[in-house]
Amino acid sequence: MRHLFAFTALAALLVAAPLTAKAADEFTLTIKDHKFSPAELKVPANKRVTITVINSDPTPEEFESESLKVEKIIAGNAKATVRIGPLKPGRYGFFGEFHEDTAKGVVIAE
Ligand SMILES: [Cu+2]
Repeated sequence: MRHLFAFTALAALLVAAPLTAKAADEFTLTIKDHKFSPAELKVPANKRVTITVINSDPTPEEFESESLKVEKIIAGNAKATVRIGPLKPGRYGFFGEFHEDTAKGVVIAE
């Protein structure tokens, strides 16, 4: 009986955890027509966050930022995950290295 209770509590935790985690530190950026959306992404400061970059273009793109210390190639019609932070409050520019003229954005940590 005791085991059953523990199992039920654990199952409830496993169901609830992904929802709260997603709201707090997981973000999505979409690449379309060689532009990032949103171009300004607000994230919490002093926290490690995960960004899923969805490339909706048929050609590859490279998500790159010196200040965020990230460089990641995302194949066409594919997605990739980057982990950034913890960041001090501020603005951190990023760009798509394969289409630098149009693909640019900024992470705002606050
Ligand atoms: Cu690069």
